[in-house]
Order: sequence, then C-alpha cells, then structure tokens
Amino acid sequence: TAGEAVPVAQRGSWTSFLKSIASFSGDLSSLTAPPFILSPTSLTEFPAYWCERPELFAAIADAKDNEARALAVLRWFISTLKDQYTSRNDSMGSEKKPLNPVLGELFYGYWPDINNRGRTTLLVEQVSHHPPITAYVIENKSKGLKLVGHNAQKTSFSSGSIIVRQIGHAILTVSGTEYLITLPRLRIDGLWYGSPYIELTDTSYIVGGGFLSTIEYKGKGYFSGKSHQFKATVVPLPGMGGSATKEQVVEGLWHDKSKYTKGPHASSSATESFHDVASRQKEVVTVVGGEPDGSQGDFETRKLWNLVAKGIREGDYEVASKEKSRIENDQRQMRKDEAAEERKWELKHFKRQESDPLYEKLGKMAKISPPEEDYYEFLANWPQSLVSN
Ligand code: CLR
Repeated sequence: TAGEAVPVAQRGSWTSFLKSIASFSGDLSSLTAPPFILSPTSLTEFPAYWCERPELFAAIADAKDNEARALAVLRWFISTLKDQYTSRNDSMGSEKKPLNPVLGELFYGYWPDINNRGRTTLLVEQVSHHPPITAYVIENKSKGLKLVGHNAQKTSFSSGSIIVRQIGHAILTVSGTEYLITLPRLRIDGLWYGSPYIELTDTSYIVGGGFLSTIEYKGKGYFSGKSHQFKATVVPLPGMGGSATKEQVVEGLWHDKSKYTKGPHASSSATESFHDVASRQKEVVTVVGGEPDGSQGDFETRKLWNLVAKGIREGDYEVASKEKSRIENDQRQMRKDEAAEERKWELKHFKRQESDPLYEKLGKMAKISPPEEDYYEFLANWPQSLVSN
C-alpha cells in the first residue's frame, strides 16, 4: 500500500511531496519534504564516499604497469559504489533527502596512514547554490594520488521513479598520469511506499593511462535476477603502446562480489575474483576543523547544520525547521548585501574554469558526451590544520 513506510501522521504530506516531484523537474533540493525523509547530513559530506576504503585507493599507486593500474582504478571505483549509493539505506533504513548545502559550505577530513598506505586528506567546498554544485579534492600525497572533481544533479520524474543525471566529472592523477572518471545515472525507486532506494543505470567511463573501462549498470532481471549488477569492459586504447590483452570483462554486483568473466584472469580453470566489497571494513573519514587551531569555522558543515541535524536526529522538527530557516535567511541576506555592494561571493579553494582540456582530450578517446564540461580548479590551499595533523 501507498506510504507503508511513512508514519501515519506524515502520509498526507508524503503524497503531496510526491505530487510536487512529479510535476517538477530540476532542483529537487528546494522542495519541502516531510520530516521522516530528512537526513541530518549535508551533501558536502558525500565526497568522503570516494575513499572509505583508503587502502584500495592507495593500491592504485602500487600497480606494476598500465594494465594493472587500469584494473586497480576500476577496483577502487567499484568499491566506492556501495558507500555512495546504499549506505543511507544501511544506516537510516532508506535513502533520505540530504541537507542542501549553502554557498561556501566546507568539509575537511582525513584517513590516517596505516600499514604504509599513506595519509589521505579530503577537502570539500560548495561552489554553487543554484544549482547546487559540490567540488572536492582527495589526496594521498605520499602515493602521488589526487582526485579532483565536482558534481551536480539534474532530476526528472518517470513512471514513479526519480531519475538523476549526474553532471560533472572527476580527474584522478596518478603520479602525472590522468584518468577521467564519469558518473552513473541513478533511479530512485520505492517512493510510493516511502522507502526510497537507489539503482544505478546506463553507463559510466574511466579513461586514461592507455585504457578505457566502460561500466554498464543494470537492475534486477537483466544480466541476472539481482539488483545492483554491473559489467565492466576494460580495453587498451589504440595507439597507446599496445598490450597483449585485447579485452577484459568483469561482472558482478557492485555492492557485493564481482569476478573476471573474460581475459587472462578468467581463462584459467578457476576464475579469479575481482572484488569483494565485504572483505574490507569501510573507514569513515576523521573530521578536522579548518581553522588554524583545528576548530570548525561557521561555514564548516557540521558546525553550520549542528542544530538542524540535532533536531532531525532527535525528532524535534520544530527546532530543525526554525534553524534551517535561520540559515536560509542569513544566506538570502548575504546575497542581497553582495548585490548591493556589487561584489560576488569568493570561493575559498576553487576557481571555476569554463572548460576542462583534460576532460575534452580523454573524453574524446572514449567518445564521451557531452564533449565539453566546465571544472573547478583546486587552488592547492589545504588548511594548515589538515596538513600538519
Ligand atoms: C551526490 C554525489 C555522490 C553520490 C550521490 C548519492 C546519493 C544522491 C546524491 C549523489 C545527490 C542527491 C540525491 C542523492 C539521493 C537522494 C538525493 C539524488 C548523486 C535527492 C536530492 C533527494 C530525493 C528525495 C527522496 C529521497 C525523497 O557522490
């Protein structure tokens, strides 16, 4: 039945929320949703999902040749999907509506150096509010690894589901070699019952270092009867020095296990496993304040949203919505003041660039569309508290 998972008192507002999504496309973040579906976490925290298995990230640097490195990048990428797309279901029972970051919102953290994997640092800034755009950097300096990216979403509604097209891309640099990473499309199902969950669809790409990985996503009933299926095909790019292997295929479930189904690792009598997400515990990021003394500034996400998050967690929605309105009013006032004084809000860590030559160059090799995208250049100004910690 409709709204099965919705508290009885909120069923009416859930139905009107669904109606408003259905007759609307664009920026979902601005729609008012009933309390039961609110998450206490801002979208600025989401880039941490890229590195919750830090040793798999570090392993990219240890690969012995281009082919092994392409597979290591793919393995790390696949390992992030469970955290990116199913972790709210695990921690909160369903997908929820994250807090909509304010312009200039910040999030800093790190994963410690354990077993010589190196220390990995994270920096996130909300670089646009309308539409919401989040830029981030994840760096493991001792391994020569850096991931810089930004993301935004275009949403639409189709036969009862929310379709989310991800805008933006990431560039992974491995000691001077660049990989372009594009992002899958999402379908949010389970809305009718009030228990949303994500299925990935379409195709995403990883291209660089002489190889192209094409990752196809399917839900129940395509390659098998299970949810969260993927099939990744890894091929050497023409004119990149050649490789003995023509094509390798990996298939499985992105939130669980996958194995090689074509290529040298699959041809032996015992097919090798490619990845098993459950074989490693995820490690949440350690949050660090960006102020010189290591405390959090007013725009750092956990401090900014503290009372809203507390209200949501404790079911005190009156406090939550009062605080949320206060933050939004402050924002409106800031924009007004800027307009009156003819100045613009200045980003702290990034500079927007109209086009990204790396995206164009690498994207062309894989015929990725759109052929051009903008990007946010990292100004390489890590807060001191994060560097020396
Ligand atoms: C943000 C970038 C991350 C991956 C990711 C995971 C979940 C996505 C989120 C992105 C964007 C916002 C999102 C969310 C799931 C639900 C939420 C699409 C892509 C929307 C705005 C909320 C819909 C409301 C229903 C849940 C009721 O790397």
